[in-house]
Amino acid sequence: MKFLHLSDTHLGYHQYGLQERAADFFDVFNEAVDFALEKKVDFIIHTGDFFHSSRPSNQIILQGMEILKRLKDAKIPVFVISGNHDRGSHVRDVSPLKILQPLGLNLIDSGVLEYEGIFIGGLKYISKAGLKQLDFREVLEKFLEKMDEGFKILMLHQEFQPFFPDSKLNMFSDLPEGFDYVGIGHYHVAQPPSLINGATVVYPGSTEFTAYNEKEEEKGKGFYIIEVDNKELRTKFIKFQRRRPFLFYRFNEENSEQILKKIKDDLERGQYVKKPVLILKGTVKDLSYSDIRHLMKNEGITEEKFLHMQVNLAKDQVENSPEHTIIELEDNLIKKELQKLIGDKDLSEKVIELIDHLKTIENTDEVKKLLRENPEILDF
Ligand SMILES: [Mn+2]
Repeated sequence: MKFLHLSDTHLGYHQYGLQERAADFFDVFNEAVDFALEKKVDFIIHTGDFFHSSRPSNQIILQGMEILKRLKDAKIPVFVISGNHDRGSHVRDVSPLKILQPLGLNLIDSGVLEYEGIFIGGLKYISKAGLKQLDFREVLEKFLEKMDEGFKILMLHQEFQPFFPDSKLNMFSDLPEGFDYVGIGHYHVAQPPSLINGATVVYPGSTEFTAYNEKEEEKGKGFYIIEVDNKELRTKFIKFQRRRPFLFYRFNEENSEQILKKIKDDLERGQYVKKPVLILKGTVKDLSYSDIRHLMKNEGITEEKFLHMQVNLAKDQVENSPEHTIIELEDNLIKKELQKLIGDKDLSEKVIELIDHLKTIENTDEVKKLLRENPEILDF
């Protein structure tokens, strides 16, 4: 028996307000489907955030249907749970994944299902407030009671210690013994499998960047294929070939010329199927944003070579920051402050996402355009 585990596909996310980025999320999902068809896997598990929003646009729902139709035609069932992005609870609505059920998508938001002698338990994302109202471990123990002899899978979409030090849940104490495979979504950094209480526990990470993250780049973007032979389990991480390249560089005033030469080299050497996204993070004293742009132009590093270019400059002396300089604040600091202010973690994450969108925009017309094209941004 073999199956695919993917997670956090975030269909419908228009990063930087770009249609091309939305297409990228669709494209890598299809690459995983190509692989599933080629390897003739028995089924697929998806551990949440299938959609980026609990109210995906009709266009995005159609894309989801297109993907599932390919799998349905090949008789490969998909088992899924709702993540924090697509669970639909803040709008007192059902999960958008319910719409896709007639296309062979099996939504298991709380319970156990049997498929050809394999038991699959699923629990949708439970918020911090929700975790206070239930005994997480007990819920999972009840799932185990409903499972007979056979391979036992559990799907979750949660934050766990040690990956999230502030989380109430701990991988070592909150996963009862009895499962064979525990697939978890939510953490976008792919993690190698760990053996906990007899189960192989895996975070496959997101399929694309929802925000650039060096750790994610280091671990790679992809999904897992799991082969099971008499409970003997083998996992393999499959990296995407068609993913959008992200070029990320840190620079300071002293090494800026060297770094620009490196970007030029990388651009010339890299055989990119898709135009890369360039992210430059720098600490400068006297150089301004337009100085940097000018230096880049001199090296032939121009906008048309990239899908999107983002230059974030932090000033060594904040008090003299000229116009056009983006003062890069530590993400964590903003998150902590916002969470304190707002109180609700989901809502503060939404606000941070909105800020991320707005950071890439230069004038109010573009803000209007972004909101017109991506109304789900305001879907709190
Ligand atoms: Mn996610």
